[in-house]
Amino acid sequence: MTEWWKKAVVYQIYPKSFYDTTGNGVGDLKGITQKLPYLKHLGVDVLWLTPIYQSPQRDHGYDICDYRKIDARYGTMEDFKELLQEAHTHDLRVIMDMVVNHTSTEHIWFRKSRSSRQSPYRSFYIWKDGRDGHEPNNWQSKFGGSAWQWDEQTGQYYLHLFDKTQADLNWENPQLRQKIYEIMRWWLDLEVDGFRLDVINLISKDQRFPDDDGSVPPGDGRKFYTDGPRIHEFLQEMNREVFSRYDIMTVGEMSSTSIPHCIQYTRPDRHELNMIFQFHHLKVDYPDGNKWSIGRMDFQALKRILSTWQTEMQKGGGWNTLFWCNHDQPRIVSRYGDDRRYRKESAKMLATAMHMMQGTPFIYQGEEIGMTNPDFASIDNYRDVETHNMYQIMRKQGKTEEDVMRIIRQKSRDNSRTPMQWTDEQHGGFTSGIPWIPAAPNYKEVNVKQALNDPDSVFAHYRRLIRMRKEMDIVTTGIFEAIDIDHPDVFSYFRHGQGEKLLIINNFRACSTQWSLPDAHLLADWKGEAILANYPDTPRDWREITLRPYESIVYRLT
Ligand code: TEU
Repeated sequence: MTEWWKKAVVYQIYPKSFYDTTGNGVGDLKGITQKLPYLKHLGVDVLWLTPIYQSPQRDHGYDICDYRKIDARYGTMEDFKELLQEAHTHDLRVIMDMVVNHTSTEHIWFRKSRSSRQSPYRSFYIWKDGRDGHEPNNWQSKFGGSAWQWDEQTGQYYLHLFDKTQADLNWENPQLRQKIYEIMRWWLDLEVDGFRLDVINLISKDQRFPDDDGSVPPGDGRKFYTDGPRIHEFLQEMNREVFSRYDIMTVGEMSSTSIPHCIQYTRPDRHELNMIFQFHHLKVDYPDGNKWSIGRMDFQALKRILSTWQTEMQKGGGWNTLFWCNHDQPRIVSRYGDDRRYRKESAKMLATAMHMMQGTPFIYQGEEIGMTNPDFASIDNYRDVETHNMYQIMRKQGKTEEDVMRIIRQKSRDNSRTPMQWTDEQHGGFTSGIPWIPAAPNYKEVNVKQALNDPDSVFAHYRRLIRMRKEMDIVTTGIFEAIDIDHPDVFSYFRHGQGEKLLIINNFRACSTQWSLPDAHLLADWKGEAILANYPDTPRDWREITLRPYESIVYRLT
């Protein structure tokens, strides 16, 4: 089988907020089908849909109650098949989001599991006795509070690393594992083209379930289930039972993982996954590792992380994904860029800096037009369960309403879940009804219609990046090398190919700065030509440049 996914560009769709064809305020599958020509025009190859299975939607579909049904909010199985077929006709592949660390507590397995201690489904989940009237251990839920929920009826606790309605499955149970593989094969037999596997490195728990002594921050128990004891064994089994039988792509979402593990997850001869998402580069603005406090972005740390993952994964024979945005992250232009004075420039710079590295790029809906955080004034405009939990927790800690809202405006996952901005009409043209979450107020200026009419738009820049990847193998295969990694403002690097190089220079600051190629790299006989930039009048001399705010240039050297 070819490694087609190495050359592909993936576009992530959050169906709920993509396009609503019924007027009920919720995006739907028909909406995606209608917009396929737009995605084709952008040039992407693969669509990843966040979960569309039947679900109570406590966590917007990451709480599945039936893996083989489409949630009625999004349409029907017929709609899904039509979407898949139309996508394939357009030469677009479709990958599904597989959430198998946990199910909704509404899932029939859990309902049976909860019904009695003798139920054959009891061991599909993780049940434990309390300890002196308390939780079995001190592990914390990622959404706040204990990771254990007391069940009155059978007098035990069940584990939930996320919301209390998302019960963790017991992967130690081989029967459960086979059930999951059946579900995966069922979808692949419908001809979907692969999976994004939700928090897949959390499925193997340390069976002693020890207390976390806090010696490794954040001390919430994660060291006992992150990249857990049997994770590689489980993934190899999954690969054998499922993935190896199809020509698909697989990307594992990895929480708090490490490079050595990710090399193992993705090195082809290990037969686990094709690529992984890791998030270290998206934590450099978490002071002391705490997402829920505000801090400056540590640019030196960002560069070190990006470069180390590039270099080490390359050396180890693994494969990276490249992304800034997804449905859990604030908008990157509001975060590491400047969404007021330099929205277009910084959105383009961030795009170039990411897409020119080695790996498979992922674009999250709206990123390609430079969508921003919505800056909602009130907690009532937020919908996310984590956001509401943290709101309560922070208020109880005594923080003022104003302070809490300032944090939520920057950190909430809803920052990326507002409706896709198609036009300058009401609600950004996303729905003719009332959207399930308000649109960001700037839809009048920032929208697809505007972007398509502007040859200088962020959208046009993303198209160029995608086209470069298609036209130049070096974008996929070139060896990454960081340049002058300590520069205070600039992230620059080479991609080395055969007889050619790319030189990528990105100013991450809202002011001008000087950059020059260090002597060690003096490439005396090489000639350079700028092939992508975000300002007109790109400097010709690539050895020494005064970069304008957020200026970003790609030179081809031969
Ligand atoms: O997210 C996993 C995850 O750990 C985070 O990105 C999480 O949202 C963050 O730590 C909270 O601060 C995945 C999904 O992408 C997310 O939407 C789900 O809520 C979560 O798993 C549970 O299925």
